[in-house]
Amino acid sequence: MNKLIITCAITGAEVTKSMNPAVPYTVPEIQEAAYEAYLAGASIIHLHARLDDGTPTQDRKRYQELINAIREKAPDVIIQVSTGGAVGMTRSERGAPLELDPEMATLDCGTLNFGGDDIFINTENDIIHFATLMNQKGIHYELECFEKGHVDMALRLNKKGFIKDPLHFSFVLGVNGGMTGEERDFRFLKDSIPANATFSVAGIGRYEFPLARYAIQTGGHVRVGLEDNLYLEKNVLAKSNRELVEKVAGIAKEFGRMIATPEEARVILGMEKRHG
Ligand code: KMH
Ligand code: ZN
Repeated sequence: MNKLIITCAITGAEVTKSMNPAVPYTVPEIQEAAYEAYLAGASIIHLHARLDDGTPTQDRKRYQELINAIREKAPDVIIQVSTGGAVGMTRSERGAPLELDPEMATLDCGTLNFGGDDIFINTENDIIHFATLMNQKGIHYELECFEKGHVDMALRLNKKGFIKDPLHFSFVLGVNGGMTGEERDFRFLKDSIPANATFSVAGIGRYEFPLARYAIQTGGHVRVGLEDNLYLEKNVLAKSNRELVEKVAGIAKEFGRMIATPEEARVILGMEKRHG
């Protein structure tokens, strides 16, 4: 089987230190979290920016500081910036990190409820807008799909030429408002994408490790991290992102799946250009 790409979503925009003190906010904290995740086997760092008090931000300067800090310790790791940001951010705010010409970024493929009164808005025109910016700069996208309609949207925009091949999907399952992360959900999504597309799963909360197992067994890739899940196991908070990556690396070993280096991940995903 192909090697396993592990992505670590180290901080996100919603989780806080009051939920788990290990959630990194500051530049040194995010730098250390990314470095440790990389040493444990992550080849992609899914990056959100936070202010020192934890407020999520898409500020271009803050992203640049974070990217520089991560590169200092892990020069070859793939940094995937978020264009999702946090619920309520404007389109132009969300697109700011793309100005830094990152190597990879997320492309969220549809709108969904996001718990309580929150709605994470990704209209068709939003998706086309971000895809076009990324196409112009040769930024590789990860197609974040929180339910089946998002997969259909991505495939439709691919057919229309807005979303280019090679397609790499990320099934983010278990958000309060999106699709759950049961095995049947995973299989339905996996069977809905073209045979030559790649996919990764990001299980939210308790779905993180069961979904990682399904993906590892079926040739898919895996995202873990405190953005998605705060617990190492039931009632045990993870002490770090590293612990979550180590756990998924252990599952990969159990199934005889080797772990991809960043360079190998670039080849598997068909990434053409390497950005600073
Ligand atoms: N914070 C969520 C509202 C992404 O990174 O592209 C959106 C999110 C997706 O995390
Ligand atoms: Zn994210």
